[in-house]
Amino acid sequence: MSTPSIRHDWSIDEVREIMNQPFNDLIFKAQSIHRENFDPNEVQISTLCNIKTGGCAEDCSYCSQSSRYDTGLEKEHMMAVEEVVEQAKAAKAAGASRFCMGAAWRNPNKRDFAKVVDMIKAVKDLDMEVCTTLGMLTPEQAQELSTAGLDYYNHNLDTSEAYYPKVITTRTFQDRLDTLESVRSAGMHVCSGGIIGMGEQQQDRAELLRTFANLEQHPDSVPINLLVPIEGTPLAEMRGKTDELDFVRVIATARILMPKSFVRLSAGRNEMVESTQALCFLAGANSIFYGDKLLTTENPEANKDKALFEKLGIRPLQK
Ligand code: SAM
Ligand code: DTB
Ligand code: SF4
Repeated sequence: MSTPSIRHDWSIDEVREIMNQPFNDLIFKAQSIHRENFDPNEVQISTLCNIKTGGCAEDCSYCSQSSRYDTGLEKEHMMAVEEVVEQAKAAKAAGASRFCMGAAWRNPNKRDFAKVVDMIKAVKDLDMEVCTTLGMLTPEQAQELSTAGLDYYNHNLDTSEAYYPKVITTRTFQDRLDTLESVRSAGMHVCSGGIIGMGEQQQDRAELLRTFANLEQHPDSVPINLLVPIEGTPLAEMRGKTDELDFVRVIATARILMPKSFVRLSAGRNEMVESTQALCFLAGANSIFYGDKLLTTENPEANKDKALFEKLGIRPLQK
C-alpha cells in the first residue's frame, strides 16, 4: 500500500468518517500509515521544565496556573538560567533528546524574554533540541527566538473554534492561529495540539484535527493531551468522564491526517493503564513527555516508563 499524498483539504465529513469507522479498521489504517513514515518501534522523548510557575492572567478553565482559580498552586519567580541548565543536563543524561521550557504567561514581557533567550542558548550548548511554550508571540519575538536557535515552539489550539469560548475567554482561537503563523514564518518547527476531555463532542475533536491538517504546512508535532482534572478549576468535574478508546481514536485520526508529523501522547498518561498507552503507540503516537513531572502535575515515573518501553520493545529516538 502506498502512502497517500499529504493533503490539506480535508472536509469535516471525511474526518468524521475516519474517526468513527470500526475501531479495528481505524487502528489498522493508522498503524499502516505510521509504518510507511516512521520506525514503528521508535518514540521521541522530551522533558518538560516549568521555568515560570503560576500567577497567569489567562482564564483557561483547565489550568492549575491561572490566577483566576484557587488551585492551591504557589506562584513562583522565574527560574535562574543556571538552574534550568542543571535540569536540562539531568534530562539529557536520562535520555531525553529535547528540552521543553514552559512559562505561565499570556505573552512574554521584554525582560523575561531576554532571559528566555539566554536559556535557549545555554541549553543548545548542551547539544539538545530546544522547545519553548511562552504564550502569544509577536512576529518579531518569533524571529528573535528563531535566531537564538530555538527548534520548536509549542502553542496549542486546545479545541475546536466553536468550543474554544467555552474553555477560554481571555483570548481567541484566531489569536492562537496568528502566533502559529508567526512561528512558522520565522522558520521554527511548529508544535500544536489540544486537550481531550473538556466536555467537547467528537465533532469538536474532528474539527480541531481538521484545522491542523488543513494548515498550509502540518504542525511538525501534534500533542494530544488527556485533560488532567485540577481541583479548583471549572473543569475539575470532568474527572473520569472521557472514554479512553475515544482518546485513542483521536490519536489514530491525527496519524492518518498528518502522516509525517510526530503525534505526542502528552498529558494524562499518569492516569492511563499501560494497555491504553500501548494502544496509543499502535495508533501512531510516537512521542511522549518523559520525567516524573509535566508542568505542575505528575507524569509516570521515569523508571516506570523505562519498564514500559522494555515491555513493548520501544526505543527512544536519538537526535
Ligand atoms: N502559557 C502558555 C500557553 O498557554 O500557551 C504555555 C504553557 S500552557 C500550560 C501549555 C499547554 O498545556 C496548554 O496549551 C494546554 O494545552 C496544556 N495544559 C495545561 N493544563 C492542562 C491540563 N490540566 N490537562 C491537560 N493539558 C493541559
Ligand atoms: C502540551 O501539549 N502538553 C504539555 C506541553 N505541551 C507544554 C503540558 C501539559 C500540562 C499538563 C498539566 C500540568 O502539568 O500543569
Ligand atoms: Fe496561562 Fe497557559 Fe495556563 Fe492558560 S494554559 S492559564 S495561558 S499557563
